[in-house]
Amino acid sequence: MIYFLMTVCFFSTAVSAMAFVSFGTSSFPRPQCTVADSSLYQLMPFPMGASVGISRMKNNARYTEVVRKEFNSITAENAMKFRALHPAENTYQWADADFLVDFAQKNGKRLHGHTLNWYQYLPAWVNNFSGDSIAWENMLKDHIQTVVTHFKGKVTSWDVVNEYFNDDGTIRPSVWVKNLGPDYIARCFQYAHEADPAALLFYNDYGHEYSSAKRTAIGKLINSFKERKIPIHGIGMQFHMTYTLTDANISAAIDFAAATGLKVHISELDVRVNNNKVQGLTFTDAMAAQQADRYRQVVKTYNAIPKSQQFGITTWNVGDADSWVPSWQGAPDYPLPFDANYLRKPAYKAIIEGGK
Ligand code: 9MR
Repeated sequence: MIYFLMTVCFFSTAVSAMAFVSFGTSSFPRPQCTVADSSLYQLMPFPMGASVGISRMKNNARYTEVVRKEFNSITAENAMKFRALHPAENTYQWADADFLVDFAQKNGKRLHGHTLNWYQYLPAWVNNFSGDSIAWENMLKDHIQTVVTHFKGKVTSWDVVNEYFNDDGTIRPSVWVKNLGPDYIARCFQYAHEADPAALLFYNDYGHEYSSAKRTAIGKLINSFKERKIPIHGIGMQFHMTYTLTDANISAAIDFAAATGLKVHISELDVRVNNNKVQGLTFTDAMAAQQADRYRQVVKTYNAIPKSQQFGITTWNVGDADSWVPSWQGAPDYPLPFDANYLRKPAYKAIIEGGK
């Protein structure tokens, strides 16, 4: 009964004084959910995470409370990226990431590290670095091992390399590939493993749900790592998807990842609804329902893979107003399970249903 009360949503314009709040901002009759003292992660059969921004964690009590209450895994949205941690050649700045470590430890949350190596979010000194290949190698190794050592025993797992491939399965040009050759990716994993042998190491990317060429390339990379005994423990699939993505696309990605035998992290989930980039788009009940259905399908499909491979599902931030999507697509969107006021959307209930 308690479970029912915690998760029930219904359509009504009436708002019960005690147990129910409305959500959304339009004048349509809105689905309404209880705000009983439930917790998403406690209702799910695998870890549920969110990426978080440090300034919101510091300055927005409601945001922090939702993170504390609903999720048992957190990822820094930006605070552990190269430019954030290592802004000048001889300067590391740990304060923001350490703030998150402290929050995770005090609240019993798993902390997933994102990301040791990426072609983006690099400081100018790296992009302008003029050393030879040995100097580049030392710089790569120093960054990875200094960061992993700093967070040893505090960060459970790392996205070691992020977005190495293009959608067509070719290797994406980057300063790393240019200066170190394509196999630098294997050395990233070896360096991370040397620094913290207990950390779980992931290869993270997007597009598994729409590009079979990318899946094939990632599969080959993982096989080559296995053959060469390069340490890799997990595959991160970002899953920045639209609410029109088909069941078949969702299954193709998740089944592929499960077939690697590695742990599978749906690492940056969000479900956008503004396919046509309409300015001033209103989030309708129909969109909310379709979005919820897609969240349910992702969770349900993921829930069917072997338990030992379920590292968890992480949404990319918490509420709609926190999402990266609107600025990226240049148009509003509502991609997350919480609305701009951190009230639960139908997607929230759908996640729980998918996990049953
Ligand atoms: O959400 C992140 C945004 O705030 C940053 O400006 C951007 C650049 O660092 O990165 C965004 O997060 C990305 C993640 O690190 C990797 N996968 C794609 C995410 C969305 O762009």
